[in-house]
Amino acid sequence: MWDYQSRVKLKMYYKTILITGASSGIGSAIAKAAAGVGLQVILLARRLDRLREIQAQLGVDTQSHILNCDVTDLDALRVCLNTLPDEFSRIDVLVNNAGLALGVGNAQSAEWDDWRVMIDTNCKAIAFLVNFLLPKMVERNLGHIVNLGSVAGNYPYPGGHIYAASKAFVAELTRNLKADLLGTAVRVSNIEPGMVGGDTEFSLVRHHGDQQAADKLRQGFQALEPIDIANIVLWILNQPPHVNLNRVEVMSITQAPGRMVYHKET
Ligand code: 8X3
Repeated sequence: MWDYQSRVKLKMYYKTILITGASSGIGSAIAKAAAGVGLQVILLARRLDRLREIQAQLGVDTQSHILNCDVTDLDALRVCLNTLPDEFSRIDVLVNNAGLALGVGNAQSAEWDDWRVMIDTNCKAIAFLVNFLLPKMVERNLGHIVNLGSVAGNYPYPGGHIYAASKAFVAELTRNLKADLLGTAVRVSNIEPGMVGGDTEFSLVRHHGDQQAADKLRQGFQALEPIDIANIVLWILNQPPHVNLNRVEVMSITQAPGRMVYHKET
């Protein structure tokens, strides 16, 4: 395995990055990668113990700050953002990583509560964070919003329904922000990954904690790793200031559009 930092010396225009869902998987990989290139890191998630563990792994040279908050609690989120210590209050990069899928059945058998939580997390929280931070970025004429969409937003598959629709929302929001940001130096990008394995809890959460079902999906299948996505984030951020990567769709070599997956015989 290789990582971007070891190959390329990055010089960042940005100073502070806020990552939602930073307590595991893709979020924590992005936090570590960002720390590795000298960014100040704000880690936002619900699980304080996990955030502390990640923070401890960022290294003594990294300035970091924890926001222990549930992104679906918009009032709490507003308070957290309004009470950031001075040195972290200017957020240059927002990575909207927090997101989840709940349930694997078809739409006609889905629970309303699962749909509600997906909409609150994958759509409403992102909309709120963008609404809160974008004016400040535009005022400074510096900033980058990196959204974590999904290939699910591009290709329908059975059982995708609200999850896939929420990721289509993220893609469309990104495209529309790009239109509104015309004439500013603020950048906006959407990363659209396929299945990601490693230490992500995505599959476990989607299967409502059924470890066996989550593991079965991964058997004989080489998914993307969280570090793959973190490397893409750094690559996007490190483009020259006049370059905006609008969208990056990525899947492992054992996945194809529409969630066709290749499982090696075991
Ligand atoms: C998840 C990607 O392919 O499992 O965002 O729907 S996939």
